[in-house]
This record gives sequence, structure tokens and C-alpha cells, in this order.
Amino acid sequence: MFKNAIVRKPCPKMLSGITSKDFGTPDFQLATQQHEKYVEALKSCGVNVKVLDYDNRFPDSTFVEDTALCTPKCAIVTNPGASSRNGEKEIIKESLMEYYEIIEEIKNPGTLDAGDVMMVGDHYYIGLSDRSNKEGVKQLIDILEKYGMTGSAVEMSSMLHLKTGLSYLENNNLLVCGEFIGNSEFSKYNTIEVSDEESYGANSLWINGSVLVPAGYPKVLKNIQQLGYKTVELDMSEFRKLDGGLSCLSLRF
Ligand code: CIR
Repeated sequence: MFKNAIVRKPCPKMLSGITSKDFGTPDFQLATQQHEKYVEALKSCGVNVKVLDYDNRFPDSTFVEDTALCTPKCAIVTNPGASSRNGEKEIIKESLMEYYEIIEEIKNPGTLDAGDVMMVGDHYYIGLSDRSNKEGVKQLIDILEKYGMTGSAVEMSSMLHLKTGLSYLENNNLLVCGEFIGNSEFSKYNTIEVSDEESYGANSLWINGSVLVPAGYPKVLKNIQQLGYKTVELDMSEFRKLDGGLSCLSLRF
């Protein structure tokens, strides 16, 4: 169960955030409204939400998930792999100090975005993406083992982050999309395949028994509901324009 979440409001500068898509420029006002609804949804799942002010120095800083991994034993501040985002690690560290006595850090030459990290109990799958390199993954595994947890690297080739195409919904249920379909590392789970046309829905978010699902992906929604979860649909259009999904907008612990 998650007790806490940390989010950061989107900033006006988000218009120049990183994107690989051609979905247009985000509308800052609309993004702010969508973010408020996201916070409400987290609260409705019983989580205390700390809402951090926006920081216009970092266009992508609303995607807090990438900047830290929050485990039950310690927080690990990452070393974000995109240069325009790297400084976000300093500003998240201050906030984590309110919650954690132990804060570890991924250090150069290791890079890591925690969007590449998927938690399954006390095991963490870590994607080797363009943002997270071998050294960063190794450092993270070493830190996890120091505190009695485990980690394993997952090879990947095309997706931005591991959780762009994988979401663990607890109870052995795993949403799987694109390059991860058929990957034997995940064969022990009850895998629910997400088609390419609904791929954005593969980043759905389990919170305390409910699942937040991006609006507009009816097959994903139906499949999740058939597993017995209560669902909350959220419009994510403005964050999608910057390759950001539901999980990217919060740290949960
Ligand atoms: C980026 O490219 O870093 C941002 N525009 C999107 C980050 C999305 N984060 C995530 O998937 N965890």
C-alpha cells in the first residue's frame, strides 16, 4: 500500500519539454487542470499527496518519477540521462529529505531514469534504455542489495522507458506492450497484452487496489476492469504530447 505521493506542478516552460512525438505543443492551462485531477485521483485512493511548486528551470520537471526511486528502505536519487533534466535530481532530493533518513544516489558515469524501474514486491526490473546505462543499472542493483532487495536488468530497444510498455498491477497481473510482449522474463506473470494502437494505455497505475488508466483506451480499460479492479480514467492529453504517462507524474511510497 502507498501512504505518500510527491508530485510537481507542470511549469509554463513545459512547452519546450523533450518529445519524440508530433502531437503538438502542450497547453499549459489544460495541463494544470489535468494535473489537479491527477492529484485528486491519488487522494481518492487514500494517498497523502505533497504538491511541489513548479520549477520553470526544468521544462520536464513535472515528470518527477524519473528523478528518484522510493523503496520501503531508502530513497535513491537518480542521475537523469537527458542533460536538460539532470538538475532535477537536486530539487527532488530536498523534498525526499522530509520523508527519508537514508537517501542514496546514482553517480556519474552511471545514468538512470526511474521511469525505467518497475517494482514487483522487493524485486525491481530495470530497463537498459537510452536514459539508463549499464553503470547506472549496476549501481542501482548494488544499492538495492545493500538493503535486502534485488534488481535485474531488462534489455530494451525502442521504448523511452521500461514503464512506457510495462505496468505491474499487483496480484501477479502485468500489462505488457510492444517490444516486451513474449519476453520470457515476464512469463511467470498473468500478462495482459496491450495492442499498439492502445500502447499509451500500457502505462496505467496501480494505487492501493485501484488502477488509474489514461482516458481513451477502451480495450485496456475493459481488460483491467475484468480483472476486478476499480478504475479511474484520467485525461492525459497534454502530458502525452511530451511522452509522459500516468506513472511519470508521481513518486509513490
Ligand atoms: C522526457 O523525455 O524525459 C519527458 N518528456 C517525459 C518523461 C516521461 N517519464 C516517464 O516515462 N517516466
